Order: sequence, then C-alpha cells, then structure tokens
Amino acid sequence: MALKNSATGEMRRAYSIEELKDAAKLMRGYDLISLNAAGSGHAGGRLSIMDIAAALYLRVAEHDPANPDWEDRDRIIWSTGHKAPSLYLGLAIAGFCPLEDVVLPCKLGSPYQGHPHWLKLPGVEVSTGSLGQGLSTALGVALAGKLNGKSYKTFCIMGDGDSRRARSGRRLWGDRRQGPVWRFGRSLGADQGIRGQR
Ligand SMILES: Cc1ncc(C[n+]2csc(CCOP(=O)(O)OP(=O)(O)O)c2C)c(N)n1
Repeated sequence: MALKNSATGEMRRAYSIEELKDAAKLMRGYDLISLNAAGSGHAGGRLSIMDIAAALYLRVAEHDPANPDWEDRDRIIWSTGHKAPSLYLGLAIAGFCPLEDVVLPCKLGSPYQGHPHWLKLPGVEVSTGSLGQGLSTALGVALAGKLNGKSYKTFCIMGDGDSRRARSGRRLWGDRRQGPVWRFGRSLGADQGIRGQR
C-alpha cells in the first residue's frame, strides 16, 4: 500500500511515520504561505487535515503520480471542497504537481482554484465545494468499483458541517448495520464526520 509505479507494480517509496510527520509539517508551512498569498481561506480545517492528507497521499492510498488516471488507483474524494489547498498539497507532496505552484491559489486560469475542479488538475477525482455532496458521490464511485470487480478503495474526506447536510445525512449514514455507508465499510473510508452520525 503506497505510492506505486502502475506499470511495474513496484512501490515508489515507503514512508516512515516520522517522514509522514515531517511531510505534514512541510505541507502546513506551504499552506501558511498560500493563505497569506490569497489573503483568505479556511485556515482551521485546512491545517488540521494535513496529517491525514500526508498519510493518505504518501502511504495509505495506492496511486501513481506518473499515471493519475490509472484505473486501479484508490480514489480520494474531498467532500469538504473548501479545503482544496490541502488536497493540492497532498497531490504535490506525492509528486502529481509542483509544490511551489500550490502556494499561488485562485489566480485566473490556474488549476489551483478555491474549490477543486477535476478537469483542471490531474489527481483531483471529483469537483466539490457544495457541502454534503461528496459522500453520495463517493458511494457511487465505491459501488462502481464493486460492480466492475475492482478492488480499489474509496476515501471520503468530510467535515462536521459537511456531514450535517441533507445528502450526507441520516439516510446515507444510516445505522451501524443497515446504512449504505456501513455496508460499504470495506471499500469506503469516511473521515472526520463520523462522530455524532449514528
Ligand atoms: C451547500 C453549502 N452551504 C454552505 C457552504 C459555505 N461553507 C463553506 S465551508 C463551510 C463550513 C464547513 O464546516 P465543516 O464541514 O465542519 O468544515 P471545517 O470546519 O472542518 O473546515 C460552509 C458553511 C458551502 N460550501 N456549501
């Protein structure tokens, strides 16, 4: 499990926990520059998700920066699209795009917009930003994998406010035994919004 060379199946690099902590610190540093450059942004959520972003992009998810559309890659869906810079930094630290580019967000024509756009930047799975949509999209992506006999995993990054929106509310979360999210427990990992969503 990690960054892979999709052509050979070899692992590109094995990151230790210490290296992941260092990567998260570096990503936070870049994010502070980015926040300053833009003069605005959701600082709290962006900075607090960075450990998870470093772990996901560098060690947990199986994907290949040299082949972002690799069909067996794990999918990471940012339901909290307003944390886009953390997504960009996750991609950048994994080698999908240059780190330096990410600190100049929201410029006209730039792929690093305030909310992620999947057609603008390789590695962005889904355009998000309207809270409450990511979980249902992630379920669809996980279901497609199951129906197609794929073994990729789907991760969904959520926030508290995000998980309270109607489309990711009780009908999707359900209860522990019957809700669709729990039934997809092995292929869909949702983060951050799990607390309080029984
Ligand atoms: C449907 C919708 N309503 C409102 C907003 C505006 N908005 C952007 S971020 C945010 C707060 C999100 O809170 P949370 O999901 O807990 O994220 P975190 O605080 O962890 O960044 C709101 C209300 C939005 N993006 N989409």
